[in-house]
Amino acid sequence: MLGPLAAGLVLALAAAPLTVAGAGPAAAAGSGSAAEPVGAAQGAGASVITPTPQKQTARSDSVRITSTVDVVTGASTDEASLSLVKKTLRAAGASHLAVGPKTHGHNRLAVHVGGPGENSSSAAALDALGVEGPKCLAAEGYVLAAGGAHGDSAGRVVLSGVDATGTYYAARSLEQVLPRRAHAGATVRGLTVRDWPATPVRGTIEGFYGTPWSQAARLDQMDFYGTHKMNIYVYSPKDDAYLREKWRDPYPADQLARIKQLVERATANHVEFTYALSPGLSVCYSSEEDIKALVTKLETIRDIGVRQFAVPLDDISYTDWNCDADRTRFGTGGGAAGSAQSYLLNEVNKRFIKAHEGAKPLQMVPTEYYDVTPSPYKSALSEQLDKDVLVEWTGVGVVAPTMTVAQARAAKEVFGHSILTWDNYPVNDYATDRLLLGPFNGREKGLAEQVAGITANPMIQPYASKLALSTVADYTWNDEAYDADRSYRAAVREMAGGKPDVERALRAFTDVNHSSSLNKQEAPELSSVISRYWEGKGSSRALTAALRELRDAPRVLRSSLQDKGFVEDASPWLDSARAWGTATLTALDMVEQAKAGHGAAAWAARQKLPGLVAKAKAPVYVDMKGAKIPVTVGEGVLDTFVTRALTEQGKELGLPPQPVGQSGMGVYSGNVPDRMTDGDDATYFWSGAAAAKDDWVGVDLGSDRPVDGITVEMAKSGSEDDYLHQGVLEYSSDNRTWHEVASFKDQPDVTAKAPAGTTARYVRARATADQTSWVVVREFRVTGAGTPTVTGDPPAASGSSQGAVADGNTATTYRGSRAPRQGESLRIALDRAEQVRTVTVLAPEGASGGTAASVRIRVDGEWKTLGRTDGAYTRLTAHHASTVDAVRLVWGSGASEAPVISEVIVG
Ligand code: LTM
Repeated sequence: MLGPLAAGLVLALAAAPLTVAGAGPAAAAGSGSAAEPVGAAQGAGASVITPTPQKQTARSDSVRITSTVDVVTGASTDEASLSLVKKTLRAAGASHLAVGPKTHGHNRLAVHVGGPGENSSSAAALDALGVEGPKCLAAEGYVLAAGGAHGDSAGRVVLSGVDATGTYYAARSLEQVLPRRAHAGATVRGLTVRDWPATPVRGTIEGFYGTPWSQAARLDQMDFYGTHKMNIYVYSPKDDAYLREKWRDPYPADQLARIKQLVERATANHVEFTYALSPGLSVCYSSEEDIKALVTKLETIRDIGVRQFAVPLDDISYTDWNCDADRTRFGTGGGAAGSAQSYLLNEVNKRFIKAHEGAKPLQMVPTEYYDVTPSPYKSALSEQLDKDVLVEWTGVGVVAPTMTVAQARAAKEVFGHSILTWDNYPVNDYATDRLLLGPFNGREKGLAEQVAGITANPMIQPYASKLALSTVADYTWNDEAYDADRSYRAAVREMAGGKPDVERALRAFTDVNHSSSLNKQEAPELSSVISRYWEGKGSSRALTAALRELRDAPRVLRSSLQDKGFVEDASPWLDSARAWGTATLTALDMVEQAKAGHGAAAWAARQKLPGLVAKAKAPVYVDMKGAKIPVTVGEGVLDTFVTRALTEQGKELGLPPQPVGQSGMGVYSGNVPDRMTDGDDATYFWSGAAAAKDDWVGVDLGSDRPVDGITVEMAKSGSEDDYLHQGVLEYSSDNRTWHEVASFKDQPDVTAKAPAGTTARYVRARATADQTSWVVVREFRVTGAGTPTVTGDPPAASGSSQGAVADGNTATTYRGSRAPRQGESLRIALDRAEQVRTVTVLAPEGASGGTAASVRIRVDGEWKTLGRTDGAYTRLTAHHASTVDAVRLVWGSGASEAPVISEVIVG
């Protein structure tokens, strides 16, 4: 039996040839016997080669992995390809490899490595298989053919690239096709692959703000790019001082040595290490000295083997010059900036790029990189920048939710140059609380053809970036065949290394870290299970299983995921996911207990929730400056599930609906409207932009209720100006017709009293003028008229209030300031007499010693005893529905502890 790592292989039995489905790039060797085919092929019709080849056909013949294989090489067979082919053959069971220009007999498998430019034997070998060579394919294209020619007993494999990189990619495909076997003898069905990339340049740009990747992570990335047929890595971390602030300074020897090591690893993987120097923060464009400094620095990098260069000029001011000479020479404004940048870059192009034979085209990032709007700046670049310079562009928007063919055409037109996309996905430097683990999405098919290349800006977390980058690789290689979900599933499967439990854990964890500008929905899989549960379509068993999967995923990943870098990158998010798993399971249990009539168990679960949610929100990501950023997981799904569960169980208890925060404005970095109603002054809603006239924030009270006081607490320390500067407070019953309560101007804290008798479901604060500042709302409180009045003894201890027992909020608690004296009681006067069937008394778990009381109701002016409290949860029934206007808790005589009550619910 093959080991689990080889799942996905289907091996042929003896002479009967079957298709061999590969184990994916990361599969490790198993030790199997040919007699036992294992694992399922990867879906009918699905290619096992990733990225999906342009053309792939199965043949009716086969090849056999013999114990000795002739590896036929030419005078210039690519070294990296050869060594990969040898590794693959050994992993497939070949024990002896005869490497040289000739074959040695027909009973051995022959593997020809190298295209026409590398190996003269491959053309004839392809001919014998009746397969056309790679001549007409695009650069980096290849033909991979495996089959039996006349007279072969074991067959032949030919890897023939248009160029050396093409041959290397053929080797990468072969690696996925051949089985992992301890012994020779596997029979592999013949196939022909004709393959080429959809866009010439494919890869990443380490171009984010924040902790630059480590050397080990970068080396690992180079291998990953080679495996996924990506051919560029742009070295441009914003926080490497030698690239920006200290761009003129030479590197210390040890840092230069590290870059050299990266260049070598990139080359071994057929990746073009591209060095990006960003002088824009301080350069004087017209200065001969600065041009020389730029060229001198680039020369030092060329000396260690780098052959491709970029000069990014993003995120700088082009309205302020760094020297007076620039103003004198170029003038002012965007057009002048475009002229100055063109001058500098053309000088670099002439003195450095073109001064060296075989140099790759210079790349640049314009200061206006995020749109296609014509401007004097873009016109200047279009007209004055050398035509062979590639211009990088992020799409329409810095983080473009979608990118279309029409937009790419417009970019080419407006910049007047070939475009290389700098796609800001999955970068998370603008949302460091998040891991963006969803697939590359929203890029129209056909885009790849319009651009010179596609580079993706990854996350601060290199290993966690690999899932999204794997899908970027798939899109850039073959955008026509790209399917985001399928590609993503393959990426997860590859990372799981063939272990089903790890794959399930990864799916559960990535699901709650899925959303971004490119993937709007958070937790798509879990959300649908949750929706089915609330709709009554799915059993609690399905949801319990999904939430357990989430809770257990971090443990499984920590113990069994081979990529330890992923685990380290994701550590605080794993902690949070685990805690959310526990919190949501507790919330589900609470609802189910309540439904089953187990009120005490439901109340016990309810009390655990605030602590569990706080634990889920506690893990922090520590950035390079030491700032601790609480991480966000499953936002809008996990927290919302807990809130809904509390509402549902609250209904069982007889609590009024809890207010829900809402806003018509966007949200900045996870600071959702719910945070205005969580009773926590430290959390807040934060709009994602300046408020415009008619923007609003408010609450939905759940039903039409008496409204008395309205309080809106805005702004926060560090954002003192972030509040609605001019507006009105309004209420409505139907969310359409609004009535004004008060207007306000230039007050971060607003309070008002509604007219007597006001009832409303919706209350809001609406801007009555545009403003330049964003909006923070810490709390939005609405108090209702008709709240019961609580009087009696003992008085409340400091920090609590007697009113807490009847405020409709189980999280607030009345704590007596002392033990009760003989005959003392707490009296709750209802706003009006009502029909009462039950009285429920809730006390904090474990505080029962201080809660013993006799519960009495007043019916027609007469006090009647309903019963006694019993522990944390007591529900007493009034036998004949009685019209009650007051409830009393008469404390037990001789009580030695101060009373503690969370809520008395009259229902
Ligand atoms: O996108 C570009 C060209 N520049 C910066 C990046 O360095 C940064 O990583 C992204 C995302 O925040 N935004 C930028 O504007």
